Amino acid sequence: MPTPYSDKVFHTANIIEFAKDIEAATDGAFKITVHSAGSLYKHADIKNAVRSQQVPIGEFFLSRLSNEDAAYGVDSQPFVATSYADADKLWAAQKPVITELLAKQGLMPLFAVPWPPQGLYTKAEVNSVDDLRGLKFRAYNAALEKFAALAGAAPTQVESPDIPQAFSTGQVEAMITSPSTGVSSKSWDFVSTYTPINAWVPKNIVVVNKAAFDGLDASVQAAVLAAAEAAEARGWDLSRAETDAKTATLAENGMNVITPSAELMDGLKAIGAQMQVDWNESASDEAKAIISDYNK
Ligand code: PCA
Repeated sequence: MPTPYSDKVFHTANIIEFAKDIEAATDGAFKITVHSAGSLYKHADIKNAVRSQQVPIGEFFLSRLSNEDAAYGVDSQPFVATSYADADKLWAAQKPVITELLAKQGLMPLFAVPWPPQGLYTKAEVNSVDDLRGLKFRAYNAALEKFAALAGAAPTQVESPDIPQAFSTGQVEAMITSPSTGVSSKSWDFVSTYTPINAWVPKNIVVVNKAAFDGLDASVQAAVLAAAEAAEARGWDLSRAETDAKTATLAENGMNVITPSAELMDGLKAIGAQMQVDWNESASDEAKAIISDYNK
């Protein structure tokens, strides 16, 4: 099972528990070997590795698939869902739509777990969108790349295991990510300010190849589904607990954690509103229905 993030990340810990649960439920008959941090397949290749049955199961960042269909990207649209309660509602609306899309590729979602709300990491205090102008900005998907570009920054895609090196070589000088990734990348080594703008709550998803799943004994299938349900619930709890705990770790390591100014938030929300207009133009009716269901 290839996964993109390191063993220090709660998503990976949760997946290791998931694998253990299945092994226990099958009396050791069914084992999943987790290959974390992009060590077996690079993040960008994990979905296709599962699709082509090079591996039966894998994890990836769901909104990376937004180039295939806008429905995959809703959780990374700025200021659509910014709390866990909203993220939960959004997932309920998104899940049936992406389940159908994935099924067309022979894939079946098992569970999805959010990262804590995404905040801003910079070397200096940021009080307005103008303060972001010209900054070399780390991005992890198309939506963040667009958000940074609309703010006047210069985005570059960098995988999370490569964050420390990207900062130390000067490739990037600011980023938006969770407090979890801020801690696992030891962000205090290269930036000094964390501004919790809580801009969106993106998810990782675990998918299985449907043909591989269908080939399992019914008892193993049941063990996998039960472990997946438990992993989704446990993952959301872990994520909620991480938000405050990892923000505190940032502060303990000397990061200046500052409340975003109204001017900054107004400016960022205006960019988010523009992005939502553009998203609507590229979205299918099914994708648009996610947002209308969510707003009900
Ligand atoms: N961490 C991952 C994705 C979102 C997050 O909080 C990253 O920075 O790549």
